Amino acid sequence: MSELVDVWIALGANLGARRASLAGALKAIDATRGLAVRRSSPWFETEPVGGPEGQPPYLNGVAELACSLSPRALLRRLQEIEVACGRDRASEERNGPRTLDLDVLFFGTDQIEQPDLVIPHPRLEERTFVLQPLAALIPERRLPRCGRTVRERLAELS
Ligand code: PH2
Ligand code: MG
Ligand code: MG
Repeated sequence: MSELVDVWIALGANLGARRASLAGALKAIDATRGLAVRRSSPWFETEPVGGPEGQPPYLNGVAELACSLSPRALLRRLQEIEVACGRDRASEERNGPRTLDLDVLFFGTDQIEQPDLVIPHPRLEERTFVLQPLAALIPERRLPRCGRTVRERLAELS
């Protein structure tokens, strides 16, 4: 048995049946060997940040996982679940609309800097659509870059 790491992910969708996609993603994650969903936030409807004009609003949330996979195996599995939900990265513009986006926020206390995998997530402390659901579950967690708690950082940005 490998050690269980406390992992936080962000979930988002702004195309198709958003609520069903997000719920389906949690189910698929929980059904994966080496992953279990410990808890998830409510879904928050948010205005799209960046990307093309006129895209539909997102539903966003976060979830805490117990994970015995490596960071890379976790990333691969999350990408598989995105594809199964109709995500097509090849034909997608940057920050364009998507049926499902699954991003790793924290992998225990690990710091990883690889071209396609940076953890903690490099933009999470600037994104109210991530901080708002995080604040629903872990308002007092301290953020590694700015040193504020999730609650303090959200108040600062709002
Ligand atoms: N994700 C993005 C870019 N912009 N905006 C909102 N509101 N929610 C998102 O999840 C989101 C975004 C890139 O992944
Ligand atoms: Mg992503
Ligand atoms: Mg994202």
